[in-house]
Amino acid sequence: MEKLKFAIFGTGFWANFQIPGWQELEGVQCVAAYNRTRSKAEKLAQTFGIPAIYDSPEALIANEDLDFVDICTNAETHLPLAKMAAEHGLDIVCQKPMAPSLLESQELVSICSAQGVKFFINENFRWQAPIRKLKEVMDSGVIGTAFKARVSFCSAFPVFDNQPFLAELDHFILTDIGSHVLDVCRFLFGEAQSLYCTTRRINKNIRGEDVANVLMKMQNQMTCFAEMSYASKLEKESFPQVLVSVEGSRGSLALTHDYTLKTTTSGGTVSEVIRPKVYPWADPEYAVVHSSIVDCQRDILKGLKGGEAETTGADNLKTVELVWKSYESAEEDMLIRLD
Ligand code: 89Y
Repeated sequence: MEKLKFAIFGTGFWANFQIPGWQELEGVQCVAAYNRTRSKAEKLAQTFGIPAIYDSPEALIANEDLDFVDICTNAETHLPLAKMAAEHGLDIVCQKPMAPSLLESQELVSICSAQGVKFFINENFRWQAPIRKLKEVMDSGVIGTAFKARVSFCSAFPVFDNQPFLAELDHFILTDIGSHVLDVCRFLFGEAQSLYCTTRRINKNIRGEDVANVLMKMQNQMTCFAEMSYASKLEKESFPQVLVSVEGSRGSLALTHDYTLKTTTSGGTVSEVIRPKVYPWADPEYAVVHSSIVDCQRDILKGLKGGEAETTGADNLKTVELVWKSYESAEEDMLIRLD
């Protein structure tokens, strides 16, 4: 079967892991790279053997024979680049956050639907091996009916060293990590019915908020507390793991440091370690995320080939809504009811 051909738009930090992530999969090939700074596209192309480079997205689309584009530029450019690709009938894979606002995200999903092109978000945290396992154990019924959960990403990792632009964002942690954490909440527990959020900026050297706490009542009546922070100097650093605890009518689950999943029932506690697959190209500090990129992109590839995939644009729009309703709640100091 012919390989699906794609171009990568944006050759920054994450492209260096998404490209080798695609290269782990059969049936897909990166044929061109675009960056507005040509030398950056050249560097990525050399590292990963990408045959063509461009500093103009228009020229790339005009010259290359593509099936889809993988957009991993800054969020501000997602909508115009995706629009351009959709108008040429190309399917689209796009990084999170989908766009810098809820309105633009809605527009992006509408454009792809109107143009009849497939649209997926590279939302990979829900694909982390320990999180998949936690869901499997929870869905097996061993802890009974879940009634309460805490989903936590609290860290002091020097995130601005690798991604300095994050320090310039007016809206930081909810768009950056909140997109992942709130998506994990939806993946595990379904949709939210209402939410209340508080935010803070602790690090005075950045523009946006670096702490957010979102308390949600889920449609299944669970209470879910999502907490995220890049200002938390804790005894044990957990970056980039999402830690989860779930309490149910017959027991509880705790996904703790070092990928350890503890299942407690009246029979006692069973502990297992769910190690992610470590790829040679992965940065050890991000290992669990880099391995989830492969699993996420495998699922998206299935979607691109006509199957069902989880992280469609339409699905991810519900995560984007949680992000922006959280900002609204924090600004108004108000409980927000969701449709
Ligand atoms: O940008 C973020 C992401 O998607 O995963 C971790 C990160 O790199 C920093 O918060």
